[in-house]
Amino acid sequence: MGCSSSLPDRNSGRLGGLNPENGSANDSKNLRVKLVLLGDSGVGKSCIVLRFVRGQFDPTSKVTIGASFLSQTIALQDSTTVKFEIWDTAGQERYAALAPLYYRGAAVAVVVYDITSPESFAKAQYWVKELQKHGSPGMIMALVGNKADLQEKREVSAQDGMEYAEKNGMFFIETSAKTADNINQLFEEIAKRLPRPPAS
Ligand SMILES: Nc1nc2c(ncn2[C@@H]2O[C@H](COP(=O)(O)OP(=O)(O)OP(=O)(O)O)[C@@H](O)[C@H]2O)c(=O)[nH]1
Ligand SMILES: [Mg+2]
Repeated sequence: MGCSSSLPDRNSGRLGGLNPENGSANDSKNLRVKLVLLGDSGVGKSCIVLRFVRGQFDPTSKVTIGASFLSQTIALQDSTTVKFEIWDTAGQERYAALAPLYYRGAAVAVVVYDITSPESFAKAQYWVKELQKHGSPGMIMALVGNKADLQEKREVSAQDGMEYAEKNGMFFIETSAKTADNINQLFEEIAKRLPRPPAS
């Protein structure tokens, strides 16, 4: 059973009833934001989402087919709530052409690689370039090095991830969906960076 397949039906499914073109609509205290996850197959995108939304980890994961949709609301210290509408895309090459459906109109993109896989870091850089060319102007972008629990197998240094992120105006964090390390922090840091609409 994969990370996404253990989710109840009401929270997942290809395109669901939601239009992926929808952006975000907000009042000053309740923000709603469309977020897309991109990255190579197997880097742990679905596991990051499952950890964030359900607090669970599934070590026997199935690849995502097409994309799945989930949402999660968090409360910030200033009593603002942020509802993340999350599109978890499929990393397999055969689905690459679908990606624009999900990142178009997204306010936030989370580009994930696996710290044990230089190939996945190269793929993350491909997605960053794609987003720079075709993503929403002013999009908030995060670069995530996942599987940080696998230190002994590390092949991409935190320094390399950080430098690439800095050069490209991205926020950088290393996470582990397995141990839950930095998963909530990832979404909290994104929430803090969202532009606030003027209070009415
Ligand atoms: N050790 C470790 N394994 C992880 C972590 N996150 C995910 N995995 C494992 O990595 C594999 C792939 O995880 P998924 O979340 O399905 O990967 P994905 O990026 O969604 O892959 P696609 O759906 O094909 O794009 C699974 O076997 C997970 O159990 C992590 O933080 N640490
Ligand atoms: Mg997946």
